[in-house]
Amino acid sequence: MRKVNNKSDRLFEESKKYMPGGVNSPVRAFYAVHRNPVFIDSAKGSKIYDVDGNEYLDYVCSWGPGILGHARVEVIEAVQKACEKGLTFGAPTENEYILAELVQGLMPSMEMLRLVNSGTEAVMSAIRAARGYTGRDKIIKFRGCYHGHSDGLLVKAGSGALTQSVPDSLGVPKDYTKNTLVAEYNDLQSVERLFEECDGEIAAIIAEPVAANMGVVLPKEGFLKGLRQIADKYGSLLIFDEVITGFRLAPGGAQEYFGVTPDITALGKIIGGGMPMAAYGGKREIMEMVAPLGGVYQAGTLSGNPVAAAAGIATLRILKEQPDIYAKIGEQTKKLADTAKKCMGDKVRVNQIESLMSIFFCEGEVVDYESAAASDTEQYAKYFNYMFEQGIYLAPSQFEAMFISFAHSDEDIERTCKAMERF
Ligand code: HOZ
Repeated sequence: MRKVNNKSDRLFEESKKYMPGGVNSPVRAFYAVHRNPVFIDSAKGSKIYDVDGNEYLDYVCSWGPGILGHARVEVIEAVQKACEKGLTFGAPTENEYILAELVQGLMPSMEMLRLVNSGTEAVMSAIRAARGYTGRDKIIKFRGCYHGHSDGLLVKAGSGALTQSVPDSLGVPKDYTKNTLVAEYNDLQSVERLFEECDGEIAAIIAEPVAANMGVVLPKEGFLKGLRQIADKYGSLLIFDEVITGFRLAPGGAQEYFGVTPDITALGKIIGGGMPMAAYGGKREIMEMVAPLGGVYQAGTLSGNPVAAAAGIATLRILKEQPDIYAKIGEQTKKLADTAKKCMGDKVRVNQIESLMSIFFCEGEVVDYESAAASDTEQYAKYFNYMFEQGIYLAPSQFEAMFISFAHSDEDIERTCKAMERF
């Protein structure tokens, strides 16, 4: 039986005095599931523990970075070792080079890359590089895809923007979004139409190769290849936002998984092994336009931070050396998906790919923003709350993904399946 969260509730009330909504990222406030969040004290493997001593089986995994599970020994030791040498120098370090080489080896399309601190920063910089390289201003994004909270990308965005029903943010001047064109996910014609209307003006198409911020929405057969062809036809670039899919679908991310090569890739989450780290990179000739080599400016005091790089290196090495990890977590996730389909039947649609999954409470296929938004979010809230009371911590929003880690044991999966059946 879950203990009443006295301390969590108290901390939440106190936090609200100092931070908007008491949190540092909106979805964490649990608004969409109509309850107070719990405050987390610690985590290990597949479990997280709140400040009131409750244990939860964690399917948020810090929204993606935790592919190996929490506090994996090799990662913690690498971080401790790096800390002892100093936390930040604002100067080049060996760790940055090692991480960059590792990433390049896993994702060969990233011939050169730049380390930054967050997915938002990676995507924002990737777009700047695309614009600098092509000399064009417009970009195409997809409705319901989320690419961080930079001004030009908060247009029909997913994730927290969709959860809080704020499709476009206040405080973003119209002038900043006038170059952001919106197409429909899985609809190549909507992309082609924009190119016909704005031929010669579009720098890049940016896509989550698997959309995972309106819940998980898979690309239809041929969609990603089609984007590649359209971009080539119009002399535009293709940017994959692999902040979620990078190192998750396969060691080489969605681009390896689907066999479609983007010109630029943005990475975050797993690349930092739980520490703030992200990257963008791509074709050499594009990346050579980034300062100090070229005129596309981008910089950062903590970029390539040696402690975060150490966590990233330790994580990516494990993923590289043990590729069977992917088969295992893919199988575990499929068991969850099959159980959800079996016990909730035609009341739900389950989208799953490798270790990413979403249960939508609707009848039709979920293939784009419109069909994702048709999900009964109140039913999702009921499902979340039921599972939560069973000690199972799911994303507190219909429009975030469920993440499975290598630390989830057969017993964990079994327990989750049983809870789903009871629900
Ligand atoms: N927007 C993030 C997930 N797509 C949520 C980040 C967080 O709240 O930690």
